[in-house]
Amino acid sequence: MSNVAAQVNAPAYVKNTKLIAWVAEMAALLQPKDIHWCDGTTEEYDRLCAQLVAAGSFKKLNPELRPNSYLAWTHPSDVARVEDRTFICSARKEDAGPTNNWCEPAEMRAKLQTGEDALFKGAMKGRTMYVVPFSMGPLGSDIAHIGVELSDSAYVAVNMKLMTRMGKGVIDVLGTDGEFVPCVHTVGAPLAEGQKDVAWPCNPDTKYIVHYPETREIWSYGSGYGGNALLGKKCFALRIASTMGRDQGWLAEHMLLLGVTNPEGKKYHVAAAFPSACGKTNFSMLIPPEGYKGWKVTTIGDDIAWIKPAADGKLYAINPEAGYFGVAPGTNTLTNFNCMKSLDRDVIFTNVALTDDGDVWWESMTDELPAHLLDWQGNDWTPAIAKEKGAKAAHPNARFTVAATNNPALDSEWDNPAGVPIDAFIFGGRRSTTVPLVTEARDWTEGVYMAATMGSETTAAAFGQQGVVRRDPFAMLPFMGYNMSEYFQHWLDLGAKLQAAGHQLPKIYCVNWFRKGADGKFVWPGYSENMRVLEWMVGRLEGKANGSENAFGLSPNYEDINWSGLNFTKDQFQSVIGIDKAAWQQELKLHDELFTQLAHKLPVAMPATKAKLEQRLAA
Ligand code: SAT
Ligand code: MN
Repeated sequence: MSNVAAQVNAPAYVKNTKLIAWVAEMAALLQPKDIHWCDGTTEEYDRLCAQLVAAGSFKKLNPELRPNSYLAWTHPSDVARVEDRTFICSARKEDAGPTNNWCEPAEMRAKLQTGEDALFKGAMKGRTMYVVPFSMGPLGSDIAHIGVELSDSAYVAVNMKLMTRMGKGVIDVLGTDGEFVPCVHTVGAPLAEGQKDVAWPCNPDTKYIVHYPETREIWSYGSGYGGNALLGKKCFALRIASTMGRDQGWLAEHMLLLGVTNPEGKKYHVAAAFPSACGKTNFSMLIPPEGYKGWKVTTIGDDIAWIKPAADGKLYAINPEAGYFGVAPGTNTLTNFNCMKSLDRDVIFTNVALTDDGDVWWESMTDELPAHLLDWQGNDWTPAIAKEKGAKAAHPNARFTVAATNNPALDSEWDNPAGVPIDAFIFGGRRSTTVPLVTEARDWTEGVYMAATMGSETTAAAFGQQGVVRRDPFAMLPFMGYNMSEYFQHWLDLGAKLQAAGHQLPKIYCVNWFRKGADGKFVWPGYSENMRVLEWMVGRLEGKANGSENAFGLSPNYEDINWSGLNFTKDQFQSVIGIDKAAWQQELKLHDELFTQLAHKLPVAMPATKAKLEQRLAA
């Protein structure tokens, strides 16, 4: 073993000299008290969880009610992604584009690494540095890519075990000279000699989530939460991977992946993009309603898809992740039975409430409210307190982390290194008005337009004001690693290339489950009932289902949807499918604003498609 390998405590099986050298370099910068290389075994997971329990960071849940499960409560300042602290540090500002925070790489490096008071200098003092090797995608698949995260958070290490293929197997694939994306994460709370740690270390004042797309590096400072800290997810699998996809001719998308099998046994694969906390997990685990005998939906992924064109001209997708980091509040046996089943055991919960018998609870988990519990900040909570103060038992962005293998609806192909062929793309935002329940794009360009101009009301998944409509192109606004306009062009180019080679492209749909009536309530029942929309799409793919063209695209008529088992009137349908001219004229102004913002390198097809839409609206 080399001197350096011994210095950084590398196990004998680590043979990658670049990795060892990098860990040594980072250890010199970060100055941790010791270094632990994660092997990804169950023993290691159990040991780290026990350690988190001893430190007060985890509560072990009642093993009779929730076997092998834990609960973490974060610092109240560290509960969601921090978009205003997220940076794309490309060499040129225009490559990050107008939708990203940009900083000149040298300036950012000075701040983080090289300057006199650089934040990462000594940032891990008093803490263990975990070396977490992970594969995004099936181990050894040629669609997969490897990352190594250095983190001073054991919470991160155990979450990465559930969310990715993590451990020694990855080191083996890396071999002596395999490539990896270096990811450095610190909670930004070094401990002085003898200083007692807190249950959720983080830096309440200073946070940086930084990406260098050209050198494919990730540096995250100050937060221990979700996408800020589990760097394989949004940072790697979306922001860095989107730039890799641009350079290499593939797509990294904020999409769930599902299989839908009809009663004849024919299976289709659908990729659907919705912003964070808009129901991707629920849709990917959907159970068809009564009256849909023989239909089956299976989950390939619930958040991210990597999509590559194959030699047969089809687009094949994998889920780079191996687990789910989903929103708990709102999840129950009616909204997502399969998810509730997945959460029976082996779960890490974050920021949900703790019941008096040592189990978890969150808003709308059960009809009956528990008489007493501890809320996500450890305060007493009763239904009376909730009513009086409006206090939430669980934080609205409370999450569960669970391995995909816990999901009873897991698709048999979810781990197939070749991926699954995509038949349709769906894009959907959360919109109380304007956008119809479902619309089919007339062609690829119109579909790209729909995705590009998508709007959505903001949710608790990100820090900041909630419920305001913002443009969220492709549900990728917070996750784009490069210039948004060039990304639109990348989608157009990919479609054009496949079409020129004579291949049939997937159909593209725009959906909106969230339109509200005059009473302020959702009109569309959603959840399982979304199967009706999915069936219509499958019917379209098979050339069996009809619809009518409107200004925006093609939507089903009332009689084109199967209503068996659901009482949904023609009037109700009209109120979720209708195109309101005045509202659309307003909407197009917002498209204009977006195009003005994205003017640099905006594909001409975008304003051209808009002009056609305007003409149809005026006709
Ligand atoms: O915190 S995460 O970014 O992982 C969750 C989300 O916003 O989708
Ligand atoms: Mn997401």
